[in-house]
Amino acid sequence: MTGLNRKTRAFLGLGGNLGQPEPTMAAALRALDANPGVEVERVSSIYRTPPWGQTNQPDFLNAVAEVWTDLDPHALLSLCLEIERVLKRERRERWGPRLVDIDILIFGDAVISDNTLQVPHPQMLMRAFVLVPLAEIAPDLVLDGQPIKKHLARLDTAKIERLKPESWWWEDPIRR
Ligand code: A4P
Ligand code: MG
Repeated sequence: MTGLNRKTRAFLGLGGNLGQPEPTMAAALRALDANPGVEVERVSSIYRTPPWGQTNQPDFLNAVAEVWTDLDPHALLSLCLEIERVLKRERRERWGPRLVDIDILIFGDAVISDNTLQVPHPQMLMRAFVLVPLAEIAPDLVLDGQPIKKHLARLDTAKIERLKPESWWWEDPIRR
């Protein structure tokens, strides 16, 4: 490595459906931002979304964040997984189970498919709970050769509800 810090723009998807996912997602974003290799640049509103895949479970809350990082993709994944672990552990001990999942949706223009990491996230184009918040913060994004709005038009977004229009919902109230 040279001394040059080349930052990459990445998009992360956050979601949870147990307990109160909102403070957990906020804590996850603050933990990411606190890492010297990561800057949280923009965060979407929070959305209430119907469960995708296995549908007999509670609604999710979802959000997407744009980050700039000088970590490599696997280091960013390790950080996300570590933050998940810490938050799940803390929340479970204090107030019962809560879940937060952090997925790497996009990492610059990297295409990665190995045992631990697939980027772009293989199912994101089929998931309205990802594309709705992503389109809010990156409306000009082109995915798989098509504008994000074109992908969104193919999905059912009727039951997705925007909850928090404030872009600072995740920030520490003292620093706001
Ligand atoms: N992994 C590979 N690629 C990635 C990536 N791009 N980002 C690997 C993050 N992780 C990636 O993840 C398991 C492993 O995936 C990681 O260790 C990493 O090496 P996990 O989060 O522990 O697994 P999971 O999330 O329980 O399983 P799965 O099947 O990946 O679940 P999904 O796809 O994350 O979906 N409906 C709504 N409305 N909103 C949701 O947020 N989420 C899910 C879970 C289902 N339905 C949902 C939502
Ligand atoms: Mg996941």
